[in-house]
Amino acid sequence: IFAAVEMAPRDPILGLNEAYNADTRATKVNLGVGVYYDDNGKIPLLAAVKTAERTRLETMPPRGYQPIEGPAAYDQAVQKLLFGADSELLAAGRVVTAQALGGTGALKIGADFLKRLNPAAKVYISDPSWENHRALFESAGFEVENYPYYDAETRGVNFAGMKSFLQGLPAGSIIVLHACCHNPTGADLSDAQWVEVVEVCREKGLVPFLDMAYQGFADGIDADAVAVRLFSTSGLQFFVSSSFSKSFSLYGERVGALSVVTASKEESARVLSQLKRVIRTNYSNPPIHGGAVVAAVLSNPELRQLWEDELAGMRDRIRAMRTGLVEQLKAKGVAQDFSFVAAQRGMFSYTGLSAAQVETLKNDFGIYAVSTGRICLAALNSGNIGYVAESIAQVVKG
Ligand code: PLP
Ligand code: TYF
Repeated sequence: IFAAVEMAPRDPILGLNEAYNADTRATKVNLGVGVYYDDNGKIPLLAAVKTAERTRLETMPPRGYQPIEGPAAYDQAVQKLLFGADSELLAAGRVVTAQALGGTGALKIGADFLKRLNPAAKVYISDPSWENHRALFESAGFEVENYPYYDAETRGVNFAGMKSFLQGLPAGSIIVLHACCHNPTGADLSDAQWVEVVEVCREKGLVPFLDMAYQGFADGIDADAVAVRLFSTSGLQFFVSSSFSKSFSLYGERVGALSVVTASKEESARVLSQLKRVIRTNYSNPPIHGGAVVAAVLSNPELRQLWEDELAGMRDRIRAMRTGLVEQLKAKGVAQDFSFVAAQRGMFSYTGLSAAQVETLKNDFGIYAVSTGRICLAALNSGNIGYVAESIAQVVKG
């Protein structure tokens, strides 16, 4: 039965991990995958998480099935983070949230629901986008196309191009938007541009799907939610996928959520019933541990403050690595201006390094990056930044 099975393509980012792991050079650096490492090059276990886990272990709670949409304590905690504790939408019962298997799982629940709702719609993702966006919506049965986004010349967003493209789309088109910390470019919309995007979605009857995988990694929890908050006050209906993989450093626990903003409380009940149907037929109900830890941290004022401080620490360290890399490249005599790296937001930078330069970095220096020139700044640390800057300098100076 498997004789005709073809080899599926590898994920270009996760595939890099395998090559990195097989590399025996002591100086190797993995700037490929989007994971936050601390200054010792380790994935941190946050103190807030550790404390919540200890407490949980002491009580040894039973492991029954969870509600299909996850526990209310978790879903409500997610809603407050995304929409704000004093959100009118929440008070009106216009948001339904289901726990999901990471941000990826949230996108897939939303995609499967949308496919039932509007099978003929097309999905539009930014050019470029997280590669899994395309694969995931295609696997839900949609045709996926790009909307203009990154402008390599200005290293910012081609907003005029994006806006006019969106204005030309038929009503019902599904628009996937990176709510903050755009992956892979690090180039985000300004608040004023978000206002315009909301307006276009309203005028044209588009279906906004906000993907928020890095809340807290640009400017802060509320500041990074500006897109969600602007859509919230617009009166529109929309989707938000969110993830705690990065903000809680809980990658492998697979903790995320899908939230859907509806027109009324009554509509919410019907929408939730459909989300539950999608979940039931995929994995029945979500795992317990990660969501319980997140809910415990977010509902305890001391742990929450500790988490916010730790999140700020991650954010500040990435910023320091951005400015550090810019300074070191300059100090190593690189003529090309890399100051844009310090202005980009989140974990990633589109460095402008060519595929050939990325290949040289890997072969000659053991430095792994995505072939598009994307690097993860959160993999830099005080021990490797000098080596990385020196290697990039050699590569760009040819
Ligand atoms: N969306 C974007 C834009 C991402 O960069 C990621 C990264 O992992 C995800 C979603 C998926 O998050 P998770 O690891 O929680 O599935
Ligand atoms: O873009 C990244 O590196 C992260 C991690 O299929 C990731 O978002 C990459 C690929 C993938 C899942 C997660």
